[in-house]
Amino acid sequence: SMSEDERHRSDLLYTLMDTYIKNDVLSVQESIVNHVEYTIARSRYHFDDFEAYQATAYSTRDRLIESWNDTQQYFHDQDPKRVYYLSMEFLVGRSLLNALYNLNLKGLYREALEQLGYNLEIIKERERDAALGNGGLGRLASCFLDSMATENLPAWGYGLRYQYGMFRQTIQDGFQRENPDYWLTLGNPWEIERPNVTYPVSFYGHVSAREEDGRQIFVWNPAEQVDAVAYDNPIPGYRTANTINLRLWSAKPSREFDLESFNSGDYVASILEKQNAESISSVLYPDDRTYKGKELRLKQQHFFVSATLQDILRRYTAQHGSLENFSDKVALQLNDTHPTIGIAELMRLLMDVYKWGWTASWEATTKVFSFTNHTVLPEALEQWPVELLQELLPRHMQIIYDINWRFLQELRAKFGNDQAREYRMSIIQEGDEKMVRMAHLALVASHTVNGVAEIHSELIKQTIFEDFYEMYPKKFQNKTNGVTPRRWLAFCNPPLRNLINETLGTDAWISRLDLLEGLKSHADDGEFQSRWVEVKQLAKAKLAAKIKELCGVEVSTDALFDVQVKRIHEYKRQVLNILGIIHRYDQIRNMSEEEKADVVPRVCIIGGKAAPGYELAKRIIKLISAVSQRVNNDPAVGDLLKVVFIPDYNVSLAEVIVPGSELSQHISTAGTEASGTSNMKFAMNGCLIIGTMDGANVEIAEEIGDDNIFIFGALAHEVPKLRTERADLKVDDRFAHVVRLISSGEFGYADFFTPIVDAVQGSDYYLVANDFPAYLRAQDAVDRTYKNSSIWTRMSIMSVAGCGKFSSDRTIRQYATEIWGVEPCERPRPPNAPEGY
Ligand code: F58
Repeated sequence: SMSEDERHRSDLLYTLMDTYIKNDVLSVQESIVNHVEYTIARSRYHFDDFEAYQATAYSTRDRLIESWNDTQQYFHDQDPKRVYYLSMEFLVGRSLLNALYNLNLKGLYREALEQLGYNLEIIKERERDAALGNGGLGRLASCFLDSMATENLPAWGYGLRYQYGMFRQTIQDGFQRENPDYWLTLGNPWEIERPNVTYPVSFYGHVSAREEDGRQIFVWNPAEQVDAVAYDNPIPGYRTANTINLRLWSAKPSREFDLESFNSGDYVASILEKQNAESISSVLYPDDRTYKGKELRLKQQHFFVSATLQDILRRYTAQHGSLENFSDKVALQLNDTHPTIGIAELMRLLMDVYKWGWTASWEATTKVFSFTNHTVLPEALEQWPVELLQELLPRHMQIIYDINWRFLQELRAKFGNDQAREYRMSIIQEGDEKMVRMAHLALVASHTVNGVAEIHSELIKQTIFEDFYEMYPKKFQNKTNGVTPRRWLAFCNPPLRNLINETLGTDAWISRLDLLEGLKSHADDGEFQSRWVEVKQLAKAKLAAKIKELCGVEVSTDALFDVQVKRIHEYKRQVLNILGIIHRYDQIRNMSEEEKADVVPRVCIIGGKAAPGYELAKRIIKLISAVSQRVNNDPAVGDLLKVVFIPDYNVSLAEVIVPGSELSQHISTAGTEASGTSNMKFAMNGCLIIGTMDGANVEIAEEIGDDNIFIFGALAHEVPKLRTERADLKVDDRFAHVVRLISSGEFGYADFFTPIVDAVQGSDYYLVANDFPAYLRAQDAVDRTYKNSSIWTRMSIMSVAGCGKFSSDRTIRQYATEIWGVEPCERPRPPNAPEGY
């Protein structure tokens, strides 16, 4: 209970806090101008757009910090079971508008700035994207944080604070160039450095054993140590008083380790040697789905999970006095296998530091971890050479061997002596170079494993994890992905948001997306349809302006905007798209004027990054550029076809591209795209989908109705057979013709494109030739439909109306109840709090 003194102090503080945030224009201006002067130290009489952005961001951050502090205090007091989302990637994008919208302060700040002579829509463009991820997996993690905050879950995200995010792509003469993304140059107002929250993380060295109370104790004597420093990034929920945390770790030289070496004489050399520590968190690996056994990457993984687990254990013991009941109060989600070394690290901490025995440690470990798989492509599965792990993390290697030994016992108990099965399932892959299979370790130690769409969750049970499914059938679940309807509809598409609000008479759908169903009854209403078309035209005009700015190409907003934006990969089949475009081009240029009058004009928009080491993907970018050069400059074509490659596709560009699209392509070979999430974003914005029966397309078709989507191509169960029959395939004449155009030099660079041509003419692993005729047929259907604006618009409305399932709020509620066992913990709004507090 409080003393008189304390009560007085807390009353005083409460009064201060109560009066701190004032939601009137003048107070907001005061706060912004104060930050101009005192935080960024510029003159309050002269500040430019960038400085206005910075000051506005700091002002917004003040509010986030209040909400963050009070939320964390509330979590502490309520002491619910918590969940921690462990991910090597968070593709955050920009934060300013997201925060203002979530706090319901956008209008106020817009007005405050306007009176000061600044335009919020302009200054928000000055924020650099936080691009701490490669693509879908990283963006999913960020959508999940948004939903966890909005659903009031007692959750935190943990990751790495890379100094260099995803590389910046430029296109020179049609070739991709990679430029460093040093995104922190001008500071990052959204993070709070916590210099006093640091943990030592160890590497290398050796393990010694000794006897203690009749028990074997292992001591790891590491040879290298770095410090992990916490940077907190507040994540506000939508219209809730809850703000959760994304804690990112940055590496810096250890303050304590190896101080003796400083006495060896060479003081300066000792200091310099320590500087290497910082490289651990310096760069995001841009490799997309091809696993490379890089030592620095393993160091990043261990660095991140070790700091994270120390932090979680410290928080728990600080509150509870011991680790008792730890596994009832904590859930840890592994975003793919990247944080899997954490399983060995938690075992090590429990056994070696907290002196728990094996059995108790294993019981706790297997109770807290669960794991999400994001791919069936075998080349993406992580395997670390035993030799490397042994050297870098000797104690962990020992523990992994122990886990494996017990696992193999269990295997024998269940299936008897089955050598072949043991070879397949062992955590250690035998061979010339022994490997640790991280997915197997994750599967053995997790209580649950999930895929990210129905079809994908079924496929992993039949393919890569077949044996494990047989052994642990109850571990397997599905959690179909979702996206946050705030960033990906309400905030990026205000005209559509307003139309929906008006039509439904509420904005409640923004956090209860199922309510969009209410649009169905308006789908045939002519008046409503024309307003729907108007909204789309506005977004198309914005996208057209962006295309002009970035590609220098003038496009007509009367044309059908056809988009494929995603990482460049053979399995995603940008090649199928470009071959279709070449076919279209070849048709148009051979048409009579009367025939041309019948053509639906198209703008084909493609964007995406190729992994720097993925040669073929880079050639595909060059091919797209070469085709666009040719098509856009052919007077026989004019506005009937334009092709643009948008450079440096990222989150902020997606926020312009998605609302402005009318048709989007999700055309992976069936069975290869685990889910896809941009398909959901496009559908949510009234963009029709042309796609294969792959990933979440299957469920989108089911939800919106298969007459509202253009589905084509081989089905997943047909693919293996089609691959073996490829040699006998009678190739479509039109396919042979367009491929010949490429190899005969129609677009120049014939030799450079040979590997692309060979790939689709040879084994054609991704069945481009096989699906080509069906693809063209589907594209014909698109053109025919587009000519009937009323039918097209109806389909567009039905897409949005049927999208409720694809909110990440739904996904997160399912994780919470079916995997984590955590419940909402909503902070009550402070009394008299202004709306949006
Ligand atoms: C993606 N994976 C899947 N991986 O391809 C996509 O179908 C799914 O919708 C999405 O995850 C979310 O579940 C993905 O983006 C990566 O970017 C990895 C990053 C680290 C290296 C290996 C690829």
